[in-house]
Amino acid sequence: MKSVLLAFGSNLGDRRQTLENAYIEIGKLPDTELVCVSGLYETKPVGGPVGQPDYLNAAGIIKTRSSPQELLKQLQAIELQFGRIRKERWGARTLDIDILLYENEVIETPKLIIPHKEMLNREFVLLPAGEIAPDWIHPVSNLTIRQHFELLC
Ligand code: A4P
Ligand code: MG
Repeated sequence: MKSVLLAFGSNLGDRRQTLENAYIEIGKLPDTELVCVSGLYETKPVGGPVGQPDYLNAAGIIKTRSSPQELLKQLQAIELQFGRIRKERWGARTLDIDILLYENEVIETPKLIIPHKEMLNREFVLLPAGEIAPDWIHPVSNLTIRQHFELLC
């Protein structure tokens, strides 16, 4: 089983309920188990159209036998199940699930970039991720999540 760090975001609908239901769906994926999730963090939207509602953000750790590409498809199916409609980049969404880290792998394909390209620049990612995975080492920078959080703040 591979350890994977995920980021969650929601800023439409019943955000807390959506995130909690998403955790349940992730736990039901074949060959995947949800290890832990962070608390929920209310955050101001970064980028995207002006006037969009605040987000609830969280992070989670799973263990899985799915490949990164399979996992992306499975997570996108869960996003769709919760009514995610892709309109504009960084626009409001009921549910966004990003793969931040997959073990210590580095992947660059048109559809999947791991480590997630923006993760180190975003407090709304590093704060929840730092709660559950402070010592996880970013495979490109070789710094821990905690160190990146301290660099950002
Ligand atoms: N993709 C590539 N790599 C990955 C990866 N590691 N994990 C591709 C997940 N997806 C990955 O994503 C677009 C495409 O990225 C996917 O089809 C997949 O093939 P998307 O989820 O459809 O679109 P998006 O989320 O609008 O774009 P992106 O670039 O993922 O945006 P982010 O980085 O998710 O940012 N402010 C606050 N406070 N909280 C937030 O959660 N989120 C965003 C979106 C902006 N501002 C925010 C928040
Ligand atoms: Mg996304």
